[in-house]
Amino acid sequence: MERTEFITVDTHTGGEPTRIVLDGIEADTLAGETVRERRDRFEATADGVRKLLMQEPRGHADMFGAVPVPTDRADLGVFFMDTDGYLDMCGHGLIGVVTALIERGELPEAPELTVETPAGLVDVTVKIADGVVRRVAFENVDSYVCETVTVEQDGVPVEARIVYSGNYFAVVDADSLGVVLNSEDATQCIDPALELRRAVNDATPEDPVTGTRATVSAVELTASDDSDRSCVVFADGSVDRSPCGTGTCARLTLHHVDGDLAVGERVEVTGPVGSTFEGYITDTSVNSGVTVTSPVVSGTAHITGEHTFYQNDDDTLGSFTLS
Ligand code: PYC
Repeated sequence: MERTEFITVDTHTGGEPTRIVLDGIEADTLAGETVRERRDRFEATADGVRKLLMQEPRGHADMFGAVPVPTDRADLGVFFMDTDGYLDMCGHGLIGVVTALIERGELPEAPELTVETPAGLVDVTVKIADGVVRRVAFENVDSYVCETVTVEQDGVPVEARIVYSGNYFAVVDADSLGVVLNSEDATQCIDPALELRRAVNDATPEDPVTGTRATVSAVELTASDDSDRSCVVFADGSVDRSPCGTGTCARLTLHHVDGDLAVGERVEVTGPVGSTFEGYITDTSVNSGVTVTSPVVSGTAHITGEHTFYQNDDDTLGSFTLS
């Protein structure tokens, strides 16, 4: 029997897991100049490793992962994956990776770091006390509103605002999907959100800055009261337990563009399990006639454990999702 081992350290950020792969991935499957190229190579040559570590029986339907990779453009390179594929940027994952690597001594205890992600460079500020990372803030890549798409759901028109914040989000009022966000049951968000994402992507929204198609990967349901509650559904129906880092950035950008949030004004956003992120817009500019923001989001992560996962060649079950 042949065995391959994968070493991970796992964190949660406001309840949302990040499984960080420290060892076991073959170096040539991560080859590339940029983190995006390394991620694309991994996807093309070693996507089975993602499935093995994210899906059942080693993972679960809401598992999330990150792969730190070498870079000479920043202090750290990292890409992100889930049960269904890859995201270009992830706020909760970034907070988890920075926390775990500093607490394990694999990143310097520096108050400021830069991280290269497939979406671009992200500036990170870290608060550390007694070797424990207390809070991580990241200034995301540029964020902007792409367009508003109206789709029909159950015979009713639903307005979705498409926002880029490292990933493309469809931001929608939960009421318009018949979902009450302060309920105990976040799973009620999944089916309406996935249906909305399908409909929005069928409408082929455009990114006004890049001039390319804006393919929505996540749906952010927001409360119509003033509570700043949100619930983000992504991948094949995963619910982010945290308030979602890039989702919070999308929300801040919308608030700013709508005239409801001044530069520097701080907002606390609450996710489905009651955990919070804080965020603000630090700067704005104009690109292609569009207001572009620089959102900053902060939160706290904790290490939950370390794993040595086995892939035994006599284990024929493989990895799977139950759908
Ligand atoms: O925190 O940005 C985030 C995120 C995206 C998907 C899940 N979490």
